[in-house]
Amino acid sequence: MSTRLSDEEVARFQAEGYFLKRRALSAAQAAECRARIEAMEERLGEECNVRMKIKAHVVSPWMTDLARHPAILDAVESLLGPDILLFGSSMFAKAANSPKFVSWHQDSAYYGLTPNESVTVWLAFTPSNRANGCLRVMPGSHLEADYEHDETYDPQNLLARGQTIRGLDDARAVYLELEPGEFSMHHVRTAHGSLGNETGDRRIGLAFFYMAAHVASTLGRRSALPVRGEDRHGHWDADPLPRLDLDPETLQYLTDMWSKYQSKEVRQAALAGKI
Ligand SMILES: O=C(O)CCC(=O)C(=O)O
Repeated sequence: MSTRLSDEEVARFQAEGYFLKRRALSAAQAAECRARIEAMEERLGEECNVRMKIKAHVVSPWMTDLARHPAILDAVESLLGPDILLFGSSMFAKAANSPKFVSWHQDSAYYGLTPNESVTVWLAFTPSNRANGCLRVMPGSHLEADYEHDETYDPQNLLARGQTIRGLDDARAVYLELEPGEFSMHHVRTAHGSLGNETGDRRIGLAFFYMAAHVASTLGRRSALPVRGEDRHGHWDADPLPRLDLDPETLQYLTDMWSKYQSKEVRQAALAGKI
């Protein structure tokens, strides 16, 4: 079955800033992905959250393939058109009975993209629901003014800088509950976050950040992964591709990208046009 969105679904996304939901993987395939992630964690001796951020798709060939999954790209194409690049991807895992959370934030405040024609796909490898801290969004917030973010660097916050929008009304939040293998989508300007995990199992998902190929970087020259159609604009260098699981070369690249993304100084220099 096609995962493309109907005209009515596209109109709803444009009004609400999110879409729930489509299926990319069977439950068995999602369980297989979880097993692969846990095997990589075993080899690395750390949780996937620690390093698989911002360019998680360069960690292993199967993750690059997932970023190019036709069921995901058909849905994304309905929103961004036929020429699509992947700007980044991040693993979001929450341990069982963990208070770790994601504060309300807008990705557009940090991604440095112009125009803001970018959509996040959140793909579930485990059930993701209110009890285990699923993604939640503030409907219509993508149409509002840019929000101020406080950078709290709270260690319980899964975000790099603990970036937080204060004063949003939780009662307006919509919770994007998913079964393993399903995905939701939200606009790059939609305020979103998540609460802690109160269940006895992990909650694991992978967020893919797609953009239309004509979108440019406002933070200096960067790289992206072409995933569909043509790039006639050349705004982005090509991401390196992993040759094997946990390819040491691309892992190093990922580590460098992640520390640049976390660094306030680098972001400020880029905004000032110095890099
Ligand atoms: O997985 C979460 O809890 C938050 C995800 C998120 O912030 C994102 O997908 O951009």
